[in-house]
Amino acid sequence: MAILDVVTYPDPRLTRVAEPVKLIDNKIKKLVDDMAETMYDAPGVGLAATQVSELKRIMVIDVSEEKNQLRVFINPEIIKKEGTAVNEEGCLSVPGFYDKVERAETVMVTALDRDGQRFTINASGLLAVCIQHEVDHLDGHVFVEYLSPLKANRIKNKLVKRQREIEREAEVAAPRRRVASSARA
Ligand code: GNR
Ligand code: NI
Repeated sequence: MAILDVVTYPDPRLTRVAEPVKLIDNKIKKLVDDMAETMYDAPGVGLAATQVSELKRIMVIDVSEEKNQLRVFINPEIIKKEGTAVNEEGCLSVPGFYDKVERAETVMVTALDRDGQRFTINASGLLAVCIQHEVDHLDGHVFVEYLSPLKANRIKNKLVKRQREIEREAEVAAPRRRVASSARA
């Protein structure tokens, strides 16, 4: 098991459309397990493969209090949406920002589990929010896109600035590695 790096908005990797999984082999199972570990470690209630730079239609969700009800969705499809509800959302790829997003209140979703078994569920509440949020990631969308352009730009600018600061701190902490690699180039 391994904790994977989560890509931060506005990284272009978050805009790509993920490909369906053709065969659930050991490599896919390891990715699922690593995604679950990464989600619990963050901690978050969901994670899409897109966020860990894997363009595969895989998402993991656990909205339980005890964090003991992992749900794995491979090639998920939302087959029915009903009603509308506004909920406060956050995203591991948009750290520190939360805002209200309107989505369907309930969804019916069909997917394959980690063993390749098809299941279909009706979801409401946080699970329904999370399913729609993660399917959006698989289609290259981040919740920020639903906010006003003003808010979206403010978030983008702050995250770009913070990312630059993180990169600069890394350079200060380990300058030799950088000098060595640029000297080699
Ligand atoms: O951890 C998460 N919490 C959350 C809260 C409200 C609505 C959606 C989410 S998903 C988010 C984890 C994440 O970024 N998944 O893609
Ligand atoms: Ni997210």
